[in-house]
Amino acid sequence: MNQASSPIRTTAHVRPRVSYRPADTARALLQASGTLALFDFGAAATSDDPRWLHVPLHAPGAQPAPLELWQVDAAVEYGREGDVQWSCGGGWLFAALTIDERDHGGPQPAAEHAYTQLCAFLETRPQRHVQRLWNYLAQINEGEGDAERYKQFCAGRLQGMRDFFQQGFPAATAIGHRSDRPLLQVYCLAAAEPGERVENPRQMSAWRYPRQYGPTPPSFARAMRLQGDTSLAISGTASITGHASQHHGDLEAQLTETLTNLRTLLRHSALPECFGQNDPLKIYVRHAEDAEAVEDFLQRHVPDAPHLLLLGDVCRRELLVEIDGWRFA
Ligand code: 3EB
Repeated sequence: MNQASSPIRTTAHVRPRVSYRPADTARALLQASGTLALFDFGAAATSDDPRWLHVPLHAPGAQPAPLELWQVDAAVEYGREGDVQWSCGGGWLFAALTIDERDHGGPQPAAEHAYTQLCAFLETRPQRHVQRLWNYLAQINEGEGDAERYKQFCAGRLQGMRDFFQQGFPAATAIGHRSDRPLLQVYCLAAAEPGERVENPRQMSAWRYPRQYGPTPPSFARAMRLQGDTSLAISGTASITGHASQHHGDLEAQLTETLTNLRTLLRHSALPECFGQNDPLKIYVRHAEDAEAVEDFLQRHVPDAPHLLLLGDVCRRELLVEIDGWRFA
């Protein structure tokens, strides 16, 4: 038997690779084999290739943000279906929707529509097991109390999910962008087999948050162990312990608490508590003027991890920063 085709690591179980690439390499990356998805953050030029997603978040400085690349060890097919742009290869699936809220009457019906469409699309695919989701919503903190736009989004998201996530919610991120256009963007990585949800013992599971955070608690798991692997997809993680935000107004303390939460997730998943050169992190920072202090913190605490800083609003107003990412085994 050919040793290269080991029966354990079948093609379908080779995890995708995630990396950050120079902003000017998009064309070449789309032409390379195995490109499952390519993300730009606030770039001017875009393509209508279904694997390319133009994300309405920007780098905090003048420099353009790098691209994010998802690669698989297989040929990739792609297309569009209704509002969904998708690609798949090697047992993995990328699917995304970018919806203008004005076509649906606000964040709640837009989220319900996005999730209804996404779940209906996934139902038709063998790769229907969502491992990881991202949600980008305009002006996430606008509106008071239960009328805050994030809370409306949470309600619509859960309505749109119906019973698709009966087994449990996947890992996710929800961040606010500042584009004038009220775009709701939802995208996911899914696979042919389910992943394994991981919660953080320092944090209450988000779907159990008490009423004070809104009528519909957020629908996500803290992390997901990818199918066929011990790699971990880590949800948006912030300075929260139990259900309470910690260190109001103190950036350095919020970063420290966030990193403790990230390390706890690794420990809880029996992974070494470090982020290395294959473990890309994305940092969403509320105030552009905090970017330098965030960079400095990352240099001191996770110097080897590739990182991408984006200006974005965390769904709780008192939180200045949120980090999501990957810990690849
Ligand atoms: C938190 O821990 C911070 O609504 O999908 C993090 C990750 C947060 C995902 C979501 C929200 C979401 O509650 C906020």
